[in-house]
Amino acid sequence: MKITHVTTKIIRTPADNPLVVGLPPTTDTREFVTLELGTDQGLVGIGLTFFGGALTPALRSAVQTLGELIVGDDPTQTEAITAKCRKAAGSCGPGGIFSLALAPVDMACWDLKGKAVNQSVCALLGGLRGRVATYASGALMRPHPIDYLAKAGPRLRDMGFRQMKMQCGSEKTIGESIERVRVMREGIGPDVDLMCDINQLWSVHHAIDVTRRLEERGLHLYWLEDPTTADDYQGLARIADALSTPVAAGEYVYGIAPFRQLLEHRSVDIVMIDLLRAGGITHWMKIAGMAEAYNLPVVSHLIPEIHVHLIAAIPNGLTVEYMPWTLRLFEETPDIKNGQIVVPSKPGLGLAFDQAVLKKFQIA
Ligand code: SMN
Ligand code: MG
Repeated sequence: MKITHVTTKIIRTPADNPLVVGLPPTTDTREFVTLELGTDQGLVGIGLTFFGGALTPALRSAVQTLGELIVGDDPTQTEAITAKCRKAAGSCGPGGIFSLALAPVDMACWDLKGKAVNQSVCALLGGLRGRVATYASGALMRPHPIDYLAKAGPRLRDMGFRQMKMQCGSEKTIGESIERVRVMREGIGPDVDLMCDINQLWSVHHAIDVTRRLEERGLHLYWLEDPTTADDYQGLARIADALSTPVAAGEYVYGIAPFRQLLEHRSVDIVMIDLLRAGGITHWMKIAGMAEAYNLPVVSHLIPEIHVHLIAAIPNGLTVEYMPWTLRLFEETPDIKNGQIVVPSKPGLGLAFDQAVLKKFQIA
């Protein structure tokens, strides 16, 4: 099989989240770069990327360039393709736009690899489980007022979610932070796992102080996420050591090497891997293997439709973040049954872009 053509698009959608109900509709937008890799066998592999911000046109151009570079190559040779892209990008990588552009190329190659042998990507990677835990995300955000959280938490639980993530970090006092968590816990009851994402907003001391007080009050968190600066490996380690609450981090770092630091410094109890910043499935799996060697669980970041294959394939896969930003881009997306996300059984990623949606929201 040989790659014969490359199509990239920039898609701009409303920055909504179907799990957010009862708040005024947002006027913000999100941009995605989509990739379709065609082959001489008539198969099409798909990938996507984002995080480009104002540089999204440059990101799209980088994806198109890497795609064109591998025209004529066999997409099943994912290591060879990764090596070729990396070499061609010179010193532009690892990291930044290079990793974000490599990711969809690698995803599309894995999609083709699966389609070529009629197997799902999860099956190709080991096929450990048919469904895995998932948690509602993006619905309990920092700007959402506390009385909204009180209603939204039980609603998510009633929708069938057994795990959900809230954000804290912009409260003016420690008391306000504790109150947000208390109200959430009171609303959802004791049996729902509650995670809290700080998105790097706290100092090491503040993170320890607030979370210890939560622990003292019995307000247990399933994990505390990115409590401080993502590459302060030693600072994270101090937080992880001081708390019984597990610390999760990893979404902000690029490529493989920083995970070595996070693991060797014992900075995290739960390893969060972002498929885009990792640089695709090939790299994501290597990071997951490193985490396994350190006896640590792995969780995903965004793009649940694709991460479901990965978390389900690895023995240390804990839960899939159900952040529904990208759902509308696809004709069909993985089901959620009894609070678990079901691995698609169709070949490859089991996904097809909804061409009518792409047409409606395409800006370039
Ligand atoms: C997050 C990060 C980046 C974009 C959206 C959401 C957040 C998460 O940190 O973990 O979902
Ligand atoms: Mg996060």
